[in-house]
Amino acid sequence: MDIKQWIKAEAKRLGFPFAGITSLDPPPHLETFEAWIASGMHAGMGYLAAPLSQQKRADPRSIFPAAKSVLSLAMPYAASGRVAVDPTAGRVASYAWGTDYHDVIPARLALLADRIEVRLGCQVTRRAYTDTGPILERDLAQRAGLGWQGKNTCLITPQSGSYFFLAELFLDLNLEPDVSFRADHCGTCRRCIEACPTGCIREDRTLDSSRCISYQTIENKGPIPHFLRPQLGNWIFGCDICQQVCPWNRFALTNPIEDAFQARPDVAAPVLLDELRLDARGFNLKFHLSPVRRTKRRGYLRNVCIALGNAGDAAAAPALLDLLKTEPEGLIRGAAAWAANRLDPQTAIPILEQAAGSDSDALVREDIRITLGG
Ligand code: B12
Ligand code: SF4
Ligand code: SF4
Repeated sequence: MDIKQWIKAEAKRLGFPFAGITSLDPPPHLETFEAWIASGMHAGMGYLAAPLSQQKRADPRSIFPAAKSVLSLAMPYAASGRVAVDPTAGRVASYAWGTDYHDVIPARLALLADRIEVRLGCQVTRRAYTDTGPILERDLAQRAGLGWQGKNTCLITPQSGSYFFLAELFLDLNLEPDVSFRADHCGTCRRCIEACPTGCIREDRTLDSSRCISYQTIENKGPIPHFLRPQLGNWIFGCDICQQVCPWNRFALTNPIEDAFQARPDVAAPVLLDELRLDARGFNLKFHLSPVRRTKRRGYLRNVCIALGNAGDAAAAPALLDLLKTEPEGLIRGAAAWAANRLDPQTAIPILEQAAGSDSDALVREDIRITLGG
């Protein structure tokens, strides 16, 4: 077995069933990325537009000059079920159902590089990434032969769909690059574009982050724009709709999954009203190993309030109105006011009118005024 085959077999044993080698040449669709940034499609993710980070994305050699090859790898996570969840429960994107991949994948990458060293009997200089560096990971994976970029913008493998994390090992080893994945298996299908509730998928295989539910529920640290709130449905962290409808993901339902990524029921589909009771300690205890910790309690409860507003059960209104008096985080109070008004306007309006004048936070007062105006 040659070294490339051996590395791929070893990667598979370590939980990466898909692996390919690519060069350090500039990514093939760099121009798409640059145009995307120039048109502001990255919304508030300023780190993507920083000049140094753009330079590094344009030239993978510059991020690790010793490297001679990139090993691109994919590790599957649980496929998001197609069955509708009870609307009074929240929905969390399936990549976040288990342990945070940032706490799982780097150790595997280190182990793989160590095993390559042992096999070759010499030191191998390496650098490992998984959503942790200025790299166009999907573009490099496509050039390494793993799959194609679907219209939903996800990298899709023909064998098992798109529910996987990407990771890379930059190695100072001269390895023959694999053939890039040239076919486009989307064909005439447009299911993802039609199913996206916010219409944010663009025709050039990029998306408008500012309208994407994944961006709004995870990356946006401020109030969610009012016009988007109804479209969030019961998604409280991320969104899987454009992957759920993808026909290639029927293969993903039987993927073997790392134990660490198996669904925790209390995380994957929590009872929304129970989540409202999470204080800082409760939030940290529940999510300390979960990707959900990224939003912090304030972002998570903002999302929970909006989902409650969308769930349509007026019985939740008193608990939401209570938050106007008891909740120290303004971001949560603003979302709770919106949700209570949607569920039971008759009770909510007089309370909101008062809060619009008296809340201690100007941003909350403004948010409530928009709620009342709408
Ligand atoms: C910013 C970001 C986001 C943003 C923007 C997403 C986007 N589509 O641009 C937001 C917050 C919305 C997001 C959401 C999600 N993300 Co994200 N995200 C990233 C991040 C950090 C950068 C992506 C980026 O540069 N976007 C800018 C666009 C222009 O680049 P791109 O998406 O890579 O697209 C390339 C292609 O479009 C290609 N291209 C364009 N036209 C064509 C045409 C052809 C023929 C070909 C072949 C290629 C091609 O050129 C582009 C530039 O190279 C990457 C990690 C990384 N460093 O790459 C993870 C990453 C893309 N995200 C990931 C995941 C899992 C998600 C979510 C599924 C999470 C969730 N369930 O909520 C969603 C999916 C939403 C979606 N449909 O993309 C995975 C994707 C794995 C996969 N199978 O593709 C990544 C790779 C992280 C990882 N290491 O696993 N994400
Ligand atoms: S993650 Fe959701 S909101 Fe974002 S593009 Fe996909 S379907 Fe649309
Ligand atoms: S749903 Fe259809 S168009 Fe969208 S990524 Fe999947 S195959 Fe391509």
